[in-house]
Formats: sequence, structure tokens, C-alpha cells
Amino acid sequence: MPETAINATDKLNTAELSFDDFKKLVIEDYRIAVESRQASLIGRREVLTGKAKFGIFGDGKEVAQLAMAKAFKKGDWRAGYYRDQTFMFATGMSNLFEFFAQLYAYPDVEKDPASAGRQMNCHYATRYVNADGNWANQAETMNCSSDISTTGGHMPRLLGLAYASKLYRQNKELAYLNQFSVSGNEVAFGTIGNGSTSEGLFFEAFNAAGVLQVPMAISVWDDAYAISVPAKLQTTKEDISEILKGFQREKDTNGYEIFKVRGWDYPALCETYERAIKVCREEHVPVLIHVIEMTQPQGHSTSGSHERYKSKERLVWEDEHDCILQMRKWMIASAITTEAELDEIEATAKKYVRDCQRQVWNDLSEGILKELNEASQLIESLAQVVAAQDELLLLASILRDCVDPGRNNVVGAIRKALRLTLKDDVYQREALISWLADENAKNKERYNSKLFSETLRSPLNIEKVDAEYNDESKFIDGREVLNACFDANFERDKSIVAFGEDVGAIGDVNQGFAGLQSKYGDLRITDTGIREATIIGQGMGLAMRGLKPIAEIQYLDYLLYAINVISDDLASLSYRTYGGQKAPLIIRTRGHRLEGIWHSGSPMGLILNAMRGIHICVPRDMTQAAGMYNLLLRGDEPALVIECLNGYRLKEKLPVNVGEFTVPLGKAEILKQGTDITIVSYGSTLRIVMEAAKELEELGINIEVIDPQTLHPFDTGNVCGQSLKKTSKLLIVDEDLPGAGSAYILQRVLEAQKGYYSLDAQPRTLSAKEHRPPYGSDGDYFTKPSVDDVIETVYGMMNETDPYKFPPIF
Ligand SMILES: Cc1ncc(C[n+]2csc(CCOP(=O)(O)OP(=O)(O)O)c2C)c(N)n1
Ligand SMILES: [Mg+2]
Repeated sequence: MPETAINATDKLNTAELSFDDFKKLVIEDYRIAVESRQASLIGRREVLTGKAKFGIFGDGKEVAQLAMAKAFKKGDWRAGYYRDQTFMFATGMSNLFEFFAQLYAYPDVEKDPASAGRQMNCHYATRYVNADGNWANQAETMNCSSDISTTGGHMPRLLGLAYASKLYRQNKELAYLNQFSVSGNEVAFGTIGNGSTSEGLFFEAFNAAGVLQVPMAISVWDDAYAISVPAKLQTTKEDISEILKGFQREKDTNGYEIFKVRGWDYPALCETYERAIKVCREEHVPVLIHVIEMTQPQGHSTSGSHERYKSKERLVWEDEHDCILQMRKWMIASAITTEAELDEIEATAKKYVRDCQRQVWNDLSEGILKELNEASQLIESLAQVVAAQDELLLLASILRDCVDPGRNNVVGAIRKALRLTLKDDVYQREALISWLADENAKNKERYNSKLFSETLRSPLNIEKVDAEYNDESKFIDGREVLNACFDANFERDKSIVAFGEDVGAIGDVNQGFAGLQSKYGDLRITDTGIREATIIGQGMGLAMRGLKPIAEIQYLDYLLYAINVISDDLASLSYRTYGGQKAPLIIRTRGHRLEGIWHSGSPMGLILNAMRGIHICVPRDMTQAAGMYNLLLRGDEPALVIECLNGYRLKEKLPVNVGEFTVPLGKAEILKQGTDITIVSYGSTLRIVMEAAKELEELGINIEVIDPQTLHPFDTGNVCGQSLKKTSKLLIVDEDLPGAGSAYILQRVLEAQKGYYSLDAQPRTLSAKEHRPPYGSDGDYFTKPSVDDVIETVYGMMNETDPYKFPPIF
């Protein structure tokens, strides 16, 4: 930046500025806007000429973002969507090089710090996890939580980011965490398109922020369209701030401050943001800034042209109300600058942006070309000594002639060459194999790493501490074991909070938190509204800002109402930022058997498929659950813990170190040794299997029972595979649908653990029926696996192998 320039994020307080300073500041803003526009124009061209796959840009939204950037301070957070490049440039959280690197999917975290080439363009993020896995000082940086493509999907996270400021301000015990907050003075800025305000997540988060009174500032970028669908079909009265007027706070009520401003009116925008954010920051009142009359100069994205669905009149109106054109007019009319100076700024911007784009492209191409040359040479050398010479030379020349080659072309050619020379035993072929192994390792790191944090604080690296008992250890209700565990952890770590429906005053519907709100206060043990998606978002935002949240979903069946947030946002966070962001959120819920269609679900297949990137713990009792909480609360990765609904009143022995002992992830336990059949089961069905084991013993069958304890990760010690070496027979019992959770376990045991090679009978699964579980004990008996079902299935398997010893029951 030239010495005379004023930082674009400096406050636009005209009272404190000389006219010269003011002019400089506005001109600097204009430069950022035109550079951003050039980036959009060039970006689109790069897609249309095939260098990038897809483009979506922030043209038409530039000027409002300059104003928003002025109100954004160190310590603040953004959770937004793909239109915000100007804001990111103006705050310095991104730049043109990073913009183009992401557009080209540059798989290098130095070039694209937001996603290391993993995300579509204009998906922003700052990195707050250092390379060593430690937190960066978020109070000293501007912070951007990682974008997701699902429009509106970020709203729950936004709520959580804002809620963290409330906790940091109101809970004085958190003052020691000053690398995350300075007395809660931070604002969480959200952006969302007008069309996406139709999403339920928007309304859920909007209401929750009004209830919680948190510093959340939502800007709606309103360009009257959502791709081709006009406002008339999106929003009642075609006006989101109009219909949200009931949220306006009044004397003696909570609520919002609501603002409406035109997206091309620079001075009005600057003034509005200054006013809005002041209230939001100082008073912790959420604000809505509805920015209307925005445009899309290039249409929605590179996927199609807006001329197809916008009227001629609308297109003419958009041309005239282009925000940069209007800013330019205002600057000239206000004698801030001259036409000539602005022309000069525009010409310089054009060249500068083009230079940045070329530099990034050349840089990326150089790396790939080097690999391409190596691969071509290896193939050409191999061609000299094998029969498939012509095919190999053709392969190499096609590779060399590739226009804008990618690594898929290079690696693909080597793999093809190896297939063409399967029978050639020459050292030149070995060279290809070893080159491929090196490249595979690099590409694995580029494209397949960091699903989890992979740091020293990972729960996988936390030491195992055994549960200890002494002569005085009492048998108490399972819920009381959990209660003691939570109590000890809340005492130990002031950053732990728990919240959810009925978690506060009554200590959750099964009493796990009973008495803890009165002991630790309602900022730490907190009731929430019925809003599963934003309970998860609330937890995610807190976890991103250094707190240790336990977000409770009252019953497992209701996890469906949050699955989009868990799957899209939480589970993908580490992967999509290449480990630059983490959210060690613990989701607590209870499930499996009880009563009724929505109170006894066990949708494990759904969970296993939607939640890669989150540990899935299925403790068989409350002691195991407590050990898992003790572990997870000391780690830095997200996890779901599903307690057994029918286990809270069963008696368990209270460990003396109830807040200290740990149950490691991925460590399967053999609950009963046996020789005839291996049964793998988890959660509530384990008790049924153990009961069946007794009668089976009387029938002369000795089963081995294994509890994997966690499904992600699954039995990392190969306990199931080893057991099959002994029994040669496998039965998986759970209460999910057929082919759901049990199919996942089959894949792990038979394929990943190579259990297939030990089998001498067909592997079997025993699950629930295909429909939802009906209400009542008979409904349960005829739907979910019973002791009778387990005995008969096991017996049937033994009958198949030895019908003389085990004659058929029926
Ligand atoms: C949950 C979800 N539904 C649909 C889409 C596909 N989609 C991408 S952008 C878009 C339009 C969004 O319009 P708006 O919110 O007004 O933002 P704008 O692009 O106009 O700035 C749609 C439907 C998506 N990405 N996510
Ligand atoms: Mg729109």
C-alpha cells in the first residue's frame, strides 16, 4: 500500500477527518471496488475459456461491502456467502492472488489459505488453527468462518459466533481466554442473499438471535432475484425487512434494530453500517441491514445468462444502478475527484488484476508442467524397451499436447502406461511405479487429508486412563454416573458449557445435568428453544471461538432437524479448510429403544453416511459414556455421543475418578469370550445379545460378543477380524434398518479388516424391520431384534454348519 494511503477499514468518521483524508479514503475504497469488479470480469472469462471450472462472483455488491468493511474490527467474525469478495479484499482477509488461486483450484494452502484448492471460488475462510494445531490469537485478527455452498446453511453457525461474544462478556470467569475475545466486544457479521432468506435456517437463526440478544449483524444482499426466481416468488410482500418488522425492539422489549439502505448509495451505506454496528457491538442487540437495489452485472454465475429471465427494463435499470457507476458519479458530484483520476484508477486496476491472474496461473501451470515433463520422459524411456512402443509414444505425445493439463492427465497417463506394459519386466517400468508412488502420496495429502484435525490434541492421541473403583464405590443410577462426570468436568474446565431443550432448569429430560445449573449458573447450563439446527450452530460457533460446548439434541430422532448443519458445516469444516479451522463440538443425544415412532429410532446408517468427519460414539452404558465425555472434552475434534435411552435407571458402579477416566475412540471391547460365532453389536442391543448368550450356552453354543464402542473410528485394533479367525462366523446385531448401520459394520469387518478370509458361513445381520418402530412393548418385540430373535438367528447359523448337532427348531 502506498505510504499516503489510508487503511480501507479505518472508520469513516467525517468529523475526525480533514477533507483531504476523507477524499483519500473514498478514493482508496473506489480502487478496491474496481479491482474487485475486474476480478469478477476476468474470473468469468477464465471459466468461459476453460481454465477454471465454475465461477460465481461479487459484482454488483461491491459498494455495500466497502461500508461493511469499515465497521469490521479485529476480533470480529464473518459468516457469509459467495458474493463477499470486495469485503474480503477491503478488510485484508483475502486478496487477488488468493482469489485466483481458489478459482483455479490451486491445491496449496500457501496459495489458497481458505481451502487449499478444495472449495469452489469465492468461498472464504481465515486460518485460526496454527500448523502445530494450536489456536491463533483471534482477538488480534479479523476472522472469517469458512463458507459453505448451501445458501442459508451458515446461519446457525453465525448465531453461535455471536453467542460466544455474549458468554465472553457476561461470564467473567472466561476473562482468561483473552486470545478469543476482549470482553465480548466482537460482532458476528452475516451475509445472505435475498432468495436464501426463504430458508427455514434463516428464520430459525433470526428468531434465536432475537431471544438470545447477541451481537449478530445480518446483511441481506437484495438483488431481487435468486438465480432466475424473482422476489415475488420468494418473499411475502417481496421485502424481507418489511415482513420482519415485528422483530424491531421497542421500549422494554428485546428484539432487533432493522435498517434498510440502497446498495449503490455509498455515503448512506457508510452511515448505516456505522450506526447499526455501534448498537450491535455496544448493546449486544442483533441488527438486520437490508441492502436493496443491488444488481448482478454478469448474472448469477457462469452457469447461464440472466438475459434469459430478466426483462429488458430490468436489465437497463441494473446498468444504470450499477453501484460502482453510482459511486463514481457521487465522487465527481461531491468534488472528491475528477473523471480523469477515476479513469486512471480504472486503467491501473485493470492491468493490475490481469497481472495477478497471470501470475497465479503461471505459477500453478509451472508446477504441473514440471510433473508432466517428468511423466512424459518416463513413458518415452519405457517406450524404447517394450513391445507397446507405438502406444506409449502416442500416450506421451497426447500428454505433451494437452491444453491446460491437470494432474489427472499426468497421473492418468502413467497408470495407462503401466497397464500397457503389464508383462514387461524392465527397470524403466519400475521407475514409473516409483514415480507414481511419490505422486500418489503428494496427491493424497492434497486431496484426501485433514478429515479430522490430525493434531496432538486429537482425541485419538489422548492417553487412556482406566476407571478406578474402591471398596466404597456404590451402585447408583446410570444418570447419576453421568451427572457426576459432568459436575467434575464443569468444575475442572471453566470453558465448558452445555445447552439444549430442557437442559437448564430441570437438568435435561433424563437428569444428566440435574442440579448443575444452580451450581454453575445459567450461562453455563442453559435452556434453549426448540430449534435443533441452531442448537448445533450455536455449539459450532462457540467451539470455533475457543469454548467447549456440549450441545444437546433431546432425542436421537430429532437429529434429523439438524443433520444439514452437522453434515454440511460441522463434518466438513476441517477437510474444507485443510485443517485451518476446527470446531470441537460435542453433540449429546439419547436414542435406540424406547417407545413410539419418534422416540425409539436408531438411524445409524443415516448418521454414519452423513457425518464422516465427526466421531460417532455409541456407549453401551453411562459409565462408558462418561469415559467418552472425559476424553472428548480434552480433545479438539467434533463428536456425537448417543446414550442408551433405556439405560438411565439401570444401576452402575460409580468410578472414583469419574471425571478423569477415559474411553479411547476406536477401541473395541470383547464383552464375552466365545468360540462359535462372533457377534458385533453396540448400544442397547448389547444387553439383548448378552442375555441371549446365556440360553445359547445351554444350547451348546458359545458366542463371542464384541462392542466396538465407537463406529467412527471403527475397531482400529482389528479385534473383530481377529475374533473371526477363531469363530469363522459373523453376526451383526443392531436396531437400525436392514442394510443400514449393519452394512457399514460388514464393510469394515469383511473388507477393511479382511474378515472375509476367515469365514466358513454366510455373514449375517440382524436388524430392525424396515418400518418405523410402533408404540408399545409388543410393537418393539415385533419390530426390533429380541432375545428370541438373537437366539434363533445364532442357532440357525449353527444349524447350517452342523444340522446333526443343531437340529432345526421349526
Ligand atoms: C440449500 C441450497 N439450495 C439451493 C442452492 C442452489 N443455489 C445456489 S445460489 C442460489 C440462489 C441464491 O439466491 P440469493 O440468496 O438471492 O443470492 P444471490 O445469488 O442472488 O446473491 C441457489 C438456488 C444452494 N446452493 N443451496
Ligand atoms: Mg439474490
